[in-house]
Amino acid sequence: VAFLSCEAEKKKRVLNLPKSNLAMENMIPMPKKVVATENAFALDQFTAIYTSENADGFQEIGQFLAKKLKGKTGLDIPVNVDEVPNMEGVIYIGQSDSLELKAPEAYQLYVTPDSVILNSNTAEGAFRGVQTLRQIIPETSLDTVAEYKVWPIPTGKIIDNPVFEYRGSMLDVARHFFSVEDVKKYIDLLAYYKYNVLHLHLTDDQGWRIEIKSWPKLTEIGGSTEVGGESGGFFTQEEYTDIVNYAAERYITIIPEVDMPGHTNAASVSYPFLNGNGKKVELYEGTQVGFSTFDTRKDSVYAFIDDVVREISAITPGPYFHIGGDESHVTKKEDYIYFVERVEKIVKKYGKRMIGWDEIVTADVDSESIAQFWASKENADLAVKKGMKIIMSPAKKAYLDMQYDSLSKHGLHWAAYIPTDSAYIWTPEEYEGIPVENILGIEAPLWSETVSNIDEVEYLAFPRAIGYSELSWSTPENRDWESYKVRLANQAPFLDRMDVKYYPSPLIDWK
Ligand code: TNX
Repeated sequence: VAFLSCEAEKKKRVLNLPKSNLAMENMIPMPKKVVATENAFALDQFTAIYTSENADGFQEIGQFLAKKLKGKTGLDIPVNVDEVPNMEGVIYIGQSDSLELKAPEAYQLYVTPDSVILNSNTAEGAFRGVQTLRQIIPETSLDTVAEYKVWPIPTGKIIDNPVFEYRGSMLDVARHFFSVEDVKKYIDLLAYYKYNVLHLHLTDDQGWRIEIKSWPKLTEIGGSTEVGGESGGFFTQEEYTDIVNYAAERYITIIPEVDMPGHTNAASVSYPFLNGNGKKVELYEGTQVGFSTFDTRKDSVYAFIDDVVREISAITPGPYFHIGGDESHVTKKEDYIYFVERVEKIVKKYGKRMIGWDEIVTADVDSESIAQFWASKENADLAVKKGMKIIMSPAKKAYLDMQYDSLSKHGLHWAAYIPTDSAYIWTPEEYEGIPVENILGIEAPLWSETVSNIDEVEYLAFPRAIGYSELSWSTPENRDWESYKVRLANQAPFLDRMDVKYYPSPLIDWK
């Protein structure tokens, strides 16, 4: 202890850190309020992390931060070591019941030359605040202010909480399958930008990707291939649980989607009694949509769906179950309505809140169910009329599988070309007249017809997904393309360090 405090004294005398400006840091999403004070906190080999010890999750968040600091700086920063700190040279992550912190996911970050104090009511808020802290630590150290390396953290105060409670992305693991490792890497990147939802599109015509123990052929047969005829794959329930837990450690909720009654060719090949389009079913490796449907008038189909929803719900701690419901072009309208209403009951029976693509609002769905708006303004209006919440995923603005421009690799362009600026420059709060009260949040879906490995996923998702994080977290007043574009350029060192194969948009002056 004596040695440590002596070292701390020495450090204080010696260091002469350059002036800083917290407000000019490259934070994305932009926090609600930033007040800069021009000094710096020296992150170095003498820094220690302390956390509230009796508040759930805080110690683990301290460990998470230490691991990320090790990755960025190489420093081995202890967490909750025995010596009682004198609050100098420490990062403290504390649970606080302060009224100022009562908004969900709210946090406050105070950086002074002596300490970094991160306060939040909840572990979730603390976790979001840790991402801000990660972002304001410089990529490179100062090597001349001391005999050891120092990373100066700009001082000041940040007061923050998100605009939208739902900030998501979707990964289509059905058209092409992606491994647990790939999904975890995507989760890590989403977490850094304060996303809190990952929607997994687990089934489609080309593949069934989640093990259902009571219906093993779904994965044996339905999971055996993918677009282009490659080998496909699926998550065992254990692997899915691994993903769910990994996401939960990053305060990200996994939303499973089983797309039905259309987009069900893979299920029907596995169990032909499910099929309702009157044709012989075969494995499908193409990219057409809208040709498949379940037989919506057979009780046995609902018994099957009951098993599927039950098994998946049992390993999904999050509150949502996504039933798809899009593009059921060969399901009769009355059959579609009957189907959605019946499946909604099953979803509720297993304690989940139903989400569906915007077409589901044509059925008599509960106001608690959620519509994911992707194309139909008419459906969005209907959802509003029913008092439903809406997830904003307008294809023209938020689809990560749209090409950036006619020359960029991968992707489709049926909705639009979406360059990096266009993806950012729109106001979800004022889109197609949808009242902001109905908007649960934003989700950027990545359909995978044209991408078959994680590098290609990253090319489409980054940098656009970074922009959606700001659209869903930051206030409209804090969003500005000119400012964003500079902050985005400065994400390059992070993206490179994470080995992200992002699209080097020519609109950005990459650092
Ligand atoms: C439409 S958007 C689909 C998907 C395709 C996507 C390709 C929606 C609910 N359905 O089946 O993959 O377009 O962009």
